[in-house]
Amino acid sequence: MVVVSQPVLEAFPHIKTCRSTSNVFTEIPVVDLLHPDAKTLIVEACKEFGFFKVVNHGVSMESIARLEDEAVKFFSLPQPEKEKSGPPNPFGYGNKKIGPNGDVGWVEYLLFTAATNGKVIVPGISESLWSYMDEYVTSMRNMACEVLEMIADELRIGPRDMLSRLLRDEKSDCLFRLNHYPPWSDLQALSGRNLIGFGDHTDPQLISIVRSNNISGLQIALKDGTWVSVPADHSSFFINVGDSLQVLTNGRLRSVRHRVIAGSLNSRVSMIFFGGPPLTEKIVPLASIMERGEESLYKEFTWYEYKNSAYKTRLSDNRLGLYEKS
Ligand code: GA4
Repeated sequence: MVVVSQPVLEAFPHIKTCRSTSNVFTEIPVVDLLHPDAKTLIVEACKEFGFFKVVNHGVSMESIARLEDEAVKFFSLPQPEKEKSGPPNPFGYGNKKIGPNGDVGWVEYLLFTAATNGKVIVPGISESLWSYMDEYVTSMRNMACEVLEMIADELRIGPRDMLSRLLRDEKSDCLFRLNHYPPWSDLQALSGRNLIGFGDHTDPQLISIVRSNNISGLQIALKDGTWVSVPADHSSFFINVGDSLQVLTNGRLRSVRHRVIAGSLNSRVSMIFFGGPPLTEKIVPLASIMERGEESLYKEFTWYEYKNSAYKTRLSDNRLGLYEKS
């Protein structure tokens, strides 16, 4: 599947490249959500990698395909049509520019709020895209909550919904993103280097769920900083731990640094649900997780404060660094 319109790179000469990595992430933890040991595997994966793959998730391939088709239709529109849905401040269509502080990548995208209490209308989005997105986001919120409940159970942090309530709350601050990484076959001048689609970063929220078509590109950083490529799997989901869940668990679960490399031949289309808490929520280690005498590794902040400060940073900045106790 190839999306026809191709943005022009010359206008963005500052898009970064990186050396090709041949490291394929072969030990990727795969969690069958229906397996009795799922919660143990999830917590192990979140401690070691902050990342895992989910199978047996119960989300129908039809609902995913419907949404992907609509997304492809949108990204295939002529550039001036797509621009009518932008710029993303913070919601809407964006092309190459990521966030407000000068980051760029070989990507175009649509960013939406996934709040339960009303949506922010983005012009130029078809009725079918809205409705498939609503349906999909509902499944993602449910999956994120199920995973957070398994984590709460396994870590014995009090009521099962201790974490999931943050995403169920009608004021939760969840987001949804559709990314399109166009092919760049005419840019072979890069000679053995890869074009960065979405630069390395951690997600500020609690948890993110990524699904892409069968085109690879996602890479994660292991604990020692080595980058590994995650083999694509269009029928599974990939789950990332975000900064807020790292803080709520006082560093037990690890927020994973990740990036996307744009492929040269094929379009990559991904859809990501970001589970964020209400703005007023204090992001501090849960009292029930702390052992006797254990101190918080972080200074106190609300999600509002963290989000505000995140939007002042560059993509690859260590955002949590500001809040780490020295
Ligand atoms: C990373 C995770 C999500 O994609 C996102 C991104 C946001 C944006 O694209 O506007 C940010 C980035 C993300 C973190 C730092 C700031 C904000 C771009 C950027 C440079 C939607 C989010 O919530 O934070």
